[in-house]
Amino acid sequence: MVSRRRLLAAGAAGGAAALVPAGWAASGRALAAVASLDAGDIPKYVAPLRIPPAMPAVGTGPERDEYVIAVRQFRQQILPRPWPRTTVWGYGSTAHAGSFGCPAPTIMARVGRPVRVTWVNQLVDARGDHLPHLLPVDPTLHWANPAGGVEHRDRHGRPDGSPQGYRGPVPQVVHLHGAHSAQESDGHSEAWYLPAARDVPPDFAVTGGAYAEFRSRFAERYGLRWAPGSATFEYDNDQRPCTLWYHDHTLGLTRENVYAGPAGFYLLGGDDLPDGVLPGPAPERDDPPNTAYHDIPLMIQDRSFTADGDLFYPGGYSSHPDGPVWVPGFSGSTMVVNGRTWPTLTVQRRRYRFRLLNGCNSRFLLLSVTANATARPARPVLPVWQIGSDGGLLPEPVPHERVALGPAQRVDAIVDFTDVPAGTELYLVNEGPDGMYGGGRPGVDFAPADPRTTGQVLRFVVSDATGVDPSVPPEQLRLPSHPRLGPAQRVRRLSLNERRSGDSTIMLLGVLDERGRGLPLRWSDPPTEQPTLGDTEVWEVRNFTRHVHPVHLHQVQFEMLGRGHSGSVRPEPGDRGWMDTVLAYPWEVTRIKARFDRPGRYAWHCHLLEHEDNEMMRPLNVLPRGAAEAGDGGAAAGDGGAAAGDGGAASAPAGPGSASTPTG
Ligand SMILES: [Cu+2]
Repeated sequence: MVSRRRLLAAGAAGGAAALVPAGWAASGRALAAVASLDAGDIPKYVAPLRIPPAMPAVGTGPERDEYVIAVRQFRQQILPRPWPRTTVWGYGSTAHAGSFGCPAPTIMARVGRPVRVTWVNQLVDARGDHLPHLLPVDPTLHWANPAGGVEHRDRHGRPDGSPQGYRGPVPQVVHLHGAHSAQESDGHSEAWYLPAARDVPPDFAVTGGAYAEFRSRFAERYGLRWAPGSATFEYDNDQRPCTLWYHDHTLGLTRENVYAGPAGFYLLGGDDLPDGVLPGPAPERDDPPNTAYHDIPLMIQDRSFTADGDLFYPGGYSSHPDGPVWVPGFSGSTMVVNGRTWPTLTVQRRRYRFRLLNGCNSRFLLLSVTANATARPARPVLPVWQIGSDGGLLPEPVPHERVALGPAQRVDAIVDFTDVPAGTELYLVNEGPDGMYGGGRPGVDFAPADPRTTGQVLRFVVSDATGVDPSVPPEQLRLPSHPRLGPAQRVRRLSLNERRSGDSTIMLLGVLDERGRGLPLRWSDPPTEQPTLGDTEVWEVRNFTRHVHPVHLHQVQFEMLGRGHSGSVRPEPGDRGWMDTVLAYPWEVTRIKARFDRPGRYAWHCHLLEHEDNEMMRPLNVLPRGAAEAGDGGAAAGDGGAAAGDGGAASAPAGPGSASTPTG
């Protein structure tokens, strides 16, 4: 019998709407014909870059800033006119109907001042009935599965025979990526909730398995009980100033929920440098119209479209009676920055700060600034000065010819246009691959993205400066120093693995067996990563796959200690700051160090959203001191002196008992 997974959609008709390269497709049956938009037909650099405004607050009391933010369905001009507007989902303030957008308005926060957000799932129509997903949903993955009822939620579902897959009310839960959040405010994958719609079938689960527990915890801590169809989270902002972002995190549905649009920046500001040293300002609440911004977030995403201008995602629109099938990776055919394809930004002859975010599902970006949009190899004409990574400023500015950015990673950068003649046109180009990334150099180890389409991102048009630029040139910039983490109490040896699952190949996190081989584990296997509250740990992640995986830990910003065959190669200068998402290269050991100082249930996962949605995620439970750690791997520092200091060589092999021995 032919498994339905063998009938995996290989890509769109015509090949232009979606690229699922051979390395990704488990097998290659063509999809039923879908009239798809050829990305080469879309004119570039027509519309100006959108700069997301600051999110309107509903309250700014002495204690905290308060927001009520919903996810809604609306239409946005993503393609240039005369293409129609695209139906998308996005966040906005419920008190300001005009604030909804993709990306959403930016939440502007300050270190030390908490932010409370009530996140409302408003994926309902004007009558209050639920809206189905914009994209085909494979109901057979291990996912939220609301149709399974309370008994079978957060499990594998059944195909329901619809060519569009699951058509019921859509679960949502928001994760503030990179935040040092308490567990109840973290946006756990099983803390999802359906909209409070009129027509939710009575046998459906309306919340995920973790929702009630976190609702109680929040009520206990703050005396506020979540209303149906919503969750209220509090962000303490007790971390370094940095560039965070918020997006959906629903179990087994994140790839399609995020692809449909809901995402936004969260800029955590602070006093790490005096005002004016770095280029600014960024948008603030109640700015007068036509305020000039020199601190600009850039959310870079790849998207494909149907001929009607709707979002296209493969795996659906299939004639197969069982409905849509999960795809192991996805590359869109266009590049979208801040919600518009190939926009243009007029810059003055001065310095700009760009908060670069790779918001793609599974595309890796290799970015540079060039004078020629299509020449490859790209010839960079201006350095991109990296001043920060995911978790804050670097020890010192790092000039890059090319910036590598994996999904969910941020690079805080300065580009100096001061000496560029007015009238010059420059381009932000991308030489990452149109498909799975295994590391290496573009044009040598892999073909760079199509220079006519996905190899281009954004155009800069340089104009004369209208005022003085008080910011410090990046080559003279001194960044504040920050203490490093202390010695580790434990070394944990972990693995990234490739396994056959039916007729697909899926990627799994895991531990190591007693012979040092990868022992893959699924989301539902007993937890193995259970640090003790307050402990600092070194994680050695061995990648036994052919692909680069962006590994993301919730709760913490971590330090990178090393990579390479034994994990002893010193990190590149751009990786010497704090990170929440690290690239693990094939066959290498990626060593990181983190301190876990909040108790509770979290997760770590691959941030290729297709992988994350199909089991490449594991619990990360921080246990109170003295709690039992059944099945917990790792060695105490005393066992063979495995704890590694900063930047040291790979830790010595730990003594007996260092290999994890998970139960189950
Ligand atoms: Cu992965």
